[in-house]
Amino acid sequence: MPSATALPVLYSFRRCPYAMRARLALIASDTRCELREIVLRDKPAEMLAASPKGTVPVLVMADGTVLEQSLDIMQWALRRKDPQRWLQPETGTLEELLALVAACDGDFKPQLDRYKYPGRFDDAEHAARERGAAFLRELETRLSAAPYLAGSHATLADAALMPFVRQFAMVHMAWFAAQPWPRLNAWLSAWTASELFARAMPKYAAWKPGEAGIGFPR
Ligand SMILES: N[C@@H](CCC(=O)N[C@@H](CS)C(=O)NCC(=O)O)C(=O)O
Repeated sequence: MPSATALPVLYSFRRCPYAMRARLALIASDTRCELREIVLRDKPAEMLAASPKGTVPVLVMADGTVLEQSLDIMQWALRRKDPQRWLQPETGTLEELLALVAACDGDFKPQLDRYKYPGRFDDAEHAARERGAAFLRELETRLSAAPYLAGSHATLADAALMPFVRQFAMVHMAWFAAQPWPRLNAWLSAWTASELFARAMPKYAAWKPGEAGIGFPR
């Protein structure tokens, strides 16, 4: 059990898009934590004791409170401090942003998983790409009105969706770049080239029980 003055502990996995969005919000809110990089096939007992469902990210606070959903971690961090106004969309409401994130996680992510599955690019994968593309067209429409999904500055939805759009793009980069989605391509390029993203993506060795984790953000 962490001491009362200890930093919150974030169990994270560098390449996990859910963990990426949590790390982005921790950086944007300047929330210090102790990052423990995990290996998915060998999860630490400490993490499983705090969150038996065994997915990352997990945030364990000094008082023992556990947040085990990426979106909860984002909102908790941003409610503490939100200098970039990620919880204040210029267009629409926070509820609409949360609905967009729910559509990403509930509808888009399963298509992404089918599409990126290393296979023969068969009919199922082709259909998954088409269904995923329908969601991406919606994002393109939003981005034709403003540089970010809900106005002229980034919000929680931009940060929450970006790691998933990035994964989709990376399955077949030439195909993605050739789609009639210039604004989505520009939005993704700007995110991946950003200092914020660079700060969320350093490589850390896997945490070992008994060791101190990494002070994050650096
Ligand atoms: N709904 C969860 C999903 C998290 C999730 O599925 N994370 C994946 C990694 S990207 C995971 O930990 N999977 C467990 C495993 O692969 O063993 C959230 O938003 O945090």
